[in-house]
Amino acid sequence: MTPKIRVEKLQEGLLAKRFGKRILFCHEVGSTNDWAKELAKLGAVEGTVAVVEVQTAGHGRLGRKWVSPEGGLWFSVILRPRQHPLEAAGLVFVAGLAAADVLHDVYGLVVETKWPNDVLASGRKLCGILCEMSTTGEKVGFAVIGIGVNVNFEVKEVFPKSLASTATSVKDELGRAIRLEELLRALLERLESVYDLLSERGLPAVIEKWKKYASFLGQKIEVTSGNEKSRGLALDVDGDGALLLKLGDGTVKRVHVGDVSLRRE
Ligand code: BT5
Repeated sequence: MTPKIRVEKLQEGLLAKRFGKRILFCHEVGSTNDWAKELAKLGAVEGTVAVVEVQTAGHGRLGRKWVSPEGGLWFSVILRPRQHPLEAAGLVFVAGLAAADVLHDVYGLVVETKWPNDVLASGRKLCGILCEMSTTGEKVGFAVIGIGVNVNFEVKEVFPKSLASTATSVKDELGRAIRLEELLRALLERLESVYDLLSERGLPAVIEKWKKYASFLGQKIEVTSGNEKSRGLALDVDGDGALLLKLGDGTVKRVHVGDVSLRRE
């Protein structure tokens, strides 16, 4: 069977200078993030990409399962950021902005970013991002940005019912399939330019652009962080990437980790 992603084809005309110069591809692995971390430990250079057609153990944050059937784009990029680990933690916004820009600018999709790591279309999750880092003291040894996009399948046909009601795909949104190679090429180019923006202008500049897609801002939301739930008005995302939540008593809480859901009253 011809693979859906042909690496040479993808690299033809790739405008990125570092991202995607080395691409490792195979049909199936457990998780491209786990694969990329192994490669990074072996010394893989910045911009190396691991991409597959199927993940058998794709994961999200806190060990949550990421469903990754054939037809999706599942890949990870190895980075060696020079920033302090606290600023490098903002890579999730680099990935979210790059994905939202490509899905909007290249494919015409109306997308939203949801704090901290989702890209939605029609209010459903289209793309998930998982950034992981290995640090020694004040230095980042390497970071891995993992991106999963539901592309050429209809979610109701391949996902369990519970997930099909909260997820969407490019095919569901556009009514047609697209080329995975083209999507990956555009994502690598955009990722590299947003990553350069992070290096040159810092995280606040990235977050400012990310916020133009953040339609949850100004809305009533519920944030779950571990066992704690807080409700309030989503005021802003600050230059460090923290969510500012205005609580019922008027105080403003800075949230660093959590999941956001919109409140239906
Ligand atoms: C994420 O986690 O959204 C991060 C997903 C990152 C996936 C990429 S694929 C390439 C790389 N390799 C990996 O192993 N991971 C990365 P989180 O915010 O924790 O959301 C996880 C939740 O999303 C799950 O609990 C489900 O509710 C939902 N979910 C699972 N699979 C999904 C899918 N394909 N589409 C939409 N939602 C999904």
